[in-house]
Amino acid sequence: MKIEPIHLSVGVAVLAMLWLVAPHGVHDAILPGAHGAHIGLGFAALAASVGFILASHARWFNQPLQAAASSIVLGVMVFALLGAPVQSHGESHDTTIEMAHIGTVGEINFSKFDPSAYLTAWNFNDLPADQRGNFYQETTLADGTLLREYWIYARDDTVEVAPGVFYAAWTYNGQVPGPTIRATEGDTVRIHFINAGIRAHTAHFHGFHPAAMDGAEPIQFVQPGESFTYEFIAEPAGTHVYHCHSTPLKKHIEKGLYGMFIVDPKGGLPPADQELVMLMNAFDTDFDGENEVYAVNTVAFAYAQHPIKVKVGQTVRIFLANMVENDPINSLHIHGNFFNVFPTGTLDQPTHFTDIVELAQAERTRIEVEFKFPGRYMFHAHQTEFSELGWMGFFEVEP
Ligand SMILES: [Cu+2]
Repeated sequence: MKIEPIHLSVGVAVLAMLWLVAPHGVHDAILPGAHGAHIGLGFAALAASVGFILASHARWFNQPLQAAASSIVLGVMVFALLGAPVQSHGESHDTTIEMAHIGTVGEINFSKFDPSAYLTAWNFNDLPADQRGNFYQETTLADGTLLREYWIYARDDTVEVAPGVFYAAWTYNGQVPGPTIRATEGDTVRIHFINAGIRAHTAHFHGFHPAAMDGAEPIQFVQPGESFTYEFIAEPAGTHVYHCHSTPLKKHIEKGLYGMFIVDPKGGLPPADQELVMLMNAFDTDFDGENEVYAVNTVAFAYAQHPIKVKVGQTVRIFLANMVENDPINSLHIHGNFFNVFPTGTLDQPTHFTDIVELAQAERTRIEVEFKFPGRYMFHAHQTEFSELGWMGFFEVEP
């Protein structure tokens, strides 16, 4: 009888100590990582011992105190056994992985638009032969130049700008950017333009052309269901664009009605090992007048997930254009290398040898780069906000 109060007070003291100290002790101890599991098991063993002592001296306690003691011991054991290992895994490792990830998760539906294929697609050369003729035909004229005919349809469509993010676009032929038109200086370009949308649209080409072919004045707007044939001689040689010029102009461009128009000089450009089309664009996905998704060739981080393969020492020519609305300036920066810049693609000689080129709205340039070393080289807008919202990719340089 005399021992009972002593045992009782020891038991309560140990319990109180566990109750007050154990949660903190376990929580702090588990953060460093693997140690957490060991500390947790230690507390579980201690709690089990205390529980065993209390249970074997149960007769010392009145019923409510016994019940409270049992639930506290059980709680400490469960916390120590489950909490420690889960937290040591969950917090210290997953956070690191999440912070290291760049880009989007998942894939877009490539069957509708493949950014990798777009890089080298012009004059519908990405279509099977039996379908290509529906959109592109070329005829040699008496003077040896080509008549190049295109069938371009303006129509509303959805485009996937990031995995699972669909943008309600106004498109040329269902794609953003529209199909790349490529001719040689002196060729005749004939665009059979059909408006299959529900708003008035046009195809306004940069380059020389008669005023009647400009597609910019309200009388030149092609109404829904109607069509118009644009025809002009391809000139000057350079890297150009075409886009809708209906009003409000900002909206008609922002929604996706633009594409690349490349004019090669007579006799062609100097040989290059690879030629790539890159059109910088962006999407205001919540219609607040600011862009949420940035890209080169529409799909955020497309070339981060699928790097562009090039080879050391080979000449890579890039036809670059900026069709971003809502932001006045965009840029291309390539890591670990420098490149030649041919503004608007109209000059024979480069004006700059640099690692970054900035373009205002609708501005474009031709650049030529030779990669010095093998490896993975990032390229992105140096408006870093744009790069973190999708305008970033990689060149995979092979030996
Ligand atoms: Cu339009």
